[in-house]
Formats: sequence, structure tokens, C-alpha cells
Amino acid sequence: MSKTITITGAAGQIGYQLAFRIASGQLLGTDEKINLNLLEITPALNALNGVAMELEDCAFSTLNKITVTDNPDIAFQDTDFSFLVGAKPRGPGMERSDLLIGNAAIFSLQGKALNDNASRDVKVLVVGNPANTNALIAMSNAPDLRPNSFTAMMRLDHNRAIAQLAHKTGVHSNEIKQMIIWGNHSTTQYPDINHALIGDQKINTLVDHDWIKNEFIPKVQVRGAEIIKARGLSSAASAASAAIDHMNNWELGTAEDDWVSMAIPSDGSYGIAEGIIYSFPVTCSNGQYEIIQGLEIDDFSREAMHASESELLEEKEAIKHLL
Ligand code: NAX
Repeated sequence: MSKTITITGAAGQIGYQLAFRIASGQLLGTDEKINLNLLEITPALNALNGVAMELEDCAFSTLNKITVTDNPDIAFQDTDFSFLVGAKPRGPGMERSDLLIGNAAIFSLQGKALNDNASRDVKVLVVGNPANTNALIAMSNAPDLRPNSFTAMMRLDHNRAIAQLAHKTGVHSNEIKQMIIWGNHSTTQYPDINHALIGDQKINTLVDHDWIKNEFIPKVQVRGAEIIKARGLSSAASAASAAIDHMNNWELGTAEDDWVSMAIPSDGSYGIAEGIIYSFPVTCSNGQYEIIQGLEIDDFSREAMHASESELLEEKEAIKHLL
């Protein structure tokens, strides 16, 4: 048996990291053979051919076949897992609404191509920004696929939050469980540690509220900008790693005593409006995700969760003609 995995924007920074890790078996394990479909825009095909040559040169035992294309219908043919990474970058002087509309065109086209060509059980992860609204557009253009096949990436934010908490409390990141990022992959996201644990101890009893509010939350929200300042380029290897974590947990399950943050179609849980792709804490098993229910939400959290919801509703309003 083999699985078909699509990466869009595969000649870009994140794509370049992702392709090699997936091809080497880090997504599905080394027993699964992989057909890799790599999509790019036409001017980047030459660079993409170079990526394909390097993939061949790795002689990975897990890599069955590589397809290089600028045609979404070919890229999504029978795809089981799709990483939608390629997106229009924000250029100088570009307004947020221009970015939304520029990307809406890409993601409506790719949504249609998924609808027409993908496996009916496809799992789609949108990484390209604005990721949540791009996922909504792709989902809306794929009426024959299940809406819950469409997700957007919050896992980098989730992992960043765990790393900051590990640093602060002096434990290994493995020991931190039940972190949550609510909302949009933007600076309105709400990193919520009210339920996070080290062993059976609540982390919010170990750190003070001022640190959470004035240092931790802003640090996680603007970590992407901090990386750009240091590296001169946006996060790429960490983003690819998070994308693999997201898809791996979705397909193969989350740890028994933990949950992860995934942006998924809201079902109204926690009073969040339906019809947006919003990040919730979820567990995964048997290839499905399920929202953790019944968490107590304090006033501070409620306000932060609604601010991010409002932003997503505004983004949706800006592209509603494409839904
Ligand atoms: P790059 O600019 O290095 O690569 C993007 C690639 O996508 C380019 O090679 C480009 O030719 C290609 N592309 C553009 N339009 C395409 C289309 N219609 N079909 C196929 N390919 C297309 O960007 P990179 O650093 O790889 O980042 C990719 C996206 O991830 C960006 O939108 C970025 O903002 C977003 N990110 C999202 C994150 C998240 O947590 N959700 C974190 C990391 C990252 O910033």
C-alpha cells in the first residue's frame, strides 16, 4: 500500500523542509510507501525540479514516486494528505484585505481541484496565510468533501507556547500537557494555560498572572516576527515540523493524557460562531479529531477568545463573495 501526499508551494522555504521529512517517513512511519505530488506556480517549476532531483538523490526507502506539476488537478489526484503551503506573500504597501483577496483566488481554485480529484477521505492542512480563512475558502469550494477534512495550522503556535512554558518552569517540553491556542493564526490568537499541566500540577499555580498576561501571551503571539528579525527570513523548519506534528496526530492519534490545538470548522462549541475555521483543543483517534468539551472558561479567556473570533468573522466578511 502507498499513500499520496501533496505539498503546494513545494519549492518554497517550508516546502523544502517538509518534502524531505515526509519522504523519509517522518509523517507516517517507515512502513508506508509515499507518492509525493509537488505543486508550484509555473515560474517556480525549474526550482521545483531541483527539489525533486535532490529527493531522488536521497534514495529514501519510503519514497515511491515524485510528481512535479503546476496543475492542481494533477497535484491533488487521489491525494490522501494535502499540505497547502503555497500562498501569495504580503508585498510592500499591501493591505490585509488585498492579501485576503489574493489568496482567496488561490484557495478557491485548489478547493475545487481537491473536490474533483482527492481521495474522499483526504486530510487537508492549510499552512499558507491567512491560514484559517484560506482553509474556509478551500472547504467552501469542495462541497463533495466532508467539511471536517479541512484544517489550518496552529501547531507552531502550540509548540512555541510549550517551549516558552518549559523554559520558564525549567522542565522538558515533553512534560507540559494540555496547552491550548484558541482562535486565529494571527496576533489575536489566545494562548491559554489555564488547563495546562506539569504532571498533575496546574501550570497557572507555578507562574504569576502578570507574567502570563504581559510576557508569555505576547511572546507567543509575536514569535513569528521575532524569528524574522533574527533570521532575516520567516520560520520554515519549525513550521514544517509543526505541520508534520499536526498531520501525524490527526492520522495516528494524540497521546492519551494530552491534547493539541487545531484550527477546524467551528461547531459552535464554547459559543464560537459556526462557519469559521477556529482553533480548539482536540484529541485525535481513528483518523478523526474531537473537541475537548466542558472546560471552564474565565472572563479574561472569554474576552480573548471572542476577539480572535471577531477577527475571523471580519476576514470572512471580506471574502464572502468567494464562499
Ligand atoms: P515561500 O515564499 O518561501 O514559499 C511559498 C511558495 O509557494 C513559493 O515557492 C511560491 O512560488 C509558491 N506558491 C505561490 N502561489 C502558489 C500557488 N498558487 N500554487 C502553488 N504554489 C504557490 O514561503 P514559506 O516561508 O514557505 O511560507 C509559506 C506560507 O506559510 C506563507 O503564507 C507563510 O505566511 C505561511 N506560514 C504559516 C504558518 C502557520 O503557522 N500557519 C507559519 C509559517 C509561515 O509563516
